[in-house]
Amino acid sequence: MNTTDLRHVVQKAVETAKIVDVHTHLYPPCCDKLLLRGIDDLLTYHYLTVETLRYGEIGPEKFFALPKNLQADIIWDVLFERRSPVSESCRGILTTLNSYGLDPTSESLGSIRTFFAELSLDEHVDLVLEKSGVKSLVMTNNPFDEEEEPHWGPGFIKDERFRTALRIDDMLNSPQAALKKLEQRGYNVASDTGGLDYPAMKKFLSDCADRIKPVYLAASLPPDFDWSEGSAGYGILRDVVLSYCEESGLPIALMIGVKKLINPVMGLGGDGVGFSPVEAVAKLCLENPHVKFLVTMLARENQHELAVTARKFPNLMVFGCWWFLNNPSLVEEITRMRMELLGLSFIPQHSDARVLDQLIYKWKHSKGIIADVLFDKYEDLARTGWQVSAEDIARDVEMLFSGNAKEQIGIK
Ligand code: HDL
Ligand code: ZN
Repeated sequence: MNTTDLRHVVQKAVETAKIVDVHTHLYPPCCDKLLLRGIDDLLTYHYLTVETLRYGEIGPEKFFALPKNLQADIIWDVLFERRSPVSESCRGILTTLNSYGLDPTSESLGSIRTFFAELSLDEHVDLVLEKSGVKSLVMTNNPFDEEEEPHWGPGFIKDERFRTALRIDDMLNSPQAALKKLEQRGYNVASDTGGLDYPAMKKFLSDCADRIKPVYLAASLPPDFDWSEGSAGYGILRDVVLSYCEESGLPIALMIGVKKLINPVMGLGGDGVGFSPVEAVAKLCLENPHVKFLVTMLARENQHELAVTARKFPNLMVFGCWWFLNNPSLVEEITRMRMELLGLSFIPQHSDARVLDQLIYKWKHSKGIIADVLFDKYEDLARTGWQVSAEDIARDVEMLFSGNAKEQIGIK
C-alpha cells in the first residue's frame, strides 16, 4: 500500500471506528435534567468558566451567582467575541457547533439556543451518539450523590448504551463521612471491637452493584496515594474494595493525581494536579494479581513510568489522556509513547464528557491525533518491509477504540 493509500485507509478506519468510551459523567435519558446538553451547558463547562475568570473582568462569586444563560453570555463574549478561541475547550465548542452545521460567526447565541431547544432529549442523545461514533459509554455513578441515587431504578440501566461505574471516592478519601452515610442507610459498619465492619461495607458495595450492575468500580485518588499500610483508606481499599473486586470479578478504575479544590471558589474547576508515586500502582498490581486495574494518572510527568509499569503487569490497563492531559500536544506525546512501549495493549482515550455534545469534539479531536500516530507507526513498519493490509488496520483500530475496553469491562 503506498503512503497516500495508507493514510486514506487509516483515516477512514479511525473515522468510522465505533467507540466504547470508558469514562464519562453523562446520564441516560431517564435522568432528564441530570444529563447536561446544549450550548449553555457547553459554554459553562468548568474548563471554560475558569478560562473566562482568568481575565478578571468579573469575580468568581459574582459570576457563579448569575443564572446559567448569563454565565454563558459572558463566556461567549470574553473567550469568543473579544479573543480568538484558541484553547482546546474553546475549539471544542466550535468543532461541535460545526458538526451541527451551525456557524457561530454568523449565527447569534440566540439562534444556536433555538437549535438545541428544538431537540428532544431522546433525539439529542441519538444524534450525538451517531455523530460521535460512541456505541456505548460508561457513566460515573456515585452512591452518595443525592441527586442521582434516587434514579437508580430498573429504568436507569435499561439503555444498553449507558453503562454504569460504581464511584467510591468517598469511601477511600473521606472514610469517616462515608461510614456515617452507610450507617444512615442501615449498614452497621462499626464492629463491636470498635474497628470497622468490613463485611457490612462489602454488603453495601454488593447492594449498590445489584441495583446498577456496574462494569467496574472507580475512584479518583490524590497525588499522595501510596498504598502503604496505615494510609487513609488503605484498609478499606484492601479488605473491602479489592476483596469485593476479586470476589465479583469487577475491575477497579483508579484515577490518580488530582489535588481537590486548590482554589475552592472555582467549584468543579478548582481542582489541581500533582505528581504521584507510580510505585503504589505497581504494588497494588503485584499484591492483587487477580484484580483487573484500569489506571489513568493526571500528571504528565507520571505517564512514562505508568506505561513502563504496565509492561510488567498484565492486570494493569492504562487508559485515556485524562482532564488536563486531554490537549492535542499531550495526547500526541502520550499516545506515541504508549504505542512504542505497549503496542496496542492500552486504551488510548476516554472523553470524560460532562455535557452530551462534548462527545462529538472530544472524540473527533482525539481520533485525528490517534490516526496520525498509527499512520506514522505503519510507515515505520513499511520501512522495515512489513506491509499492513486494510484488514490489519481495521483490526488494530477496533482494539484501540472498543476491543480493549470491551475486554476489560466485560461488555459485548
Ligand atoms: O474525577 C473525575 O472523574 C474527573 O474527571 C473530574 O470529574 C473532573 O472535574 C473533570 O471533569 N475532568 O474532565
Ligand atoms: Zn471524570
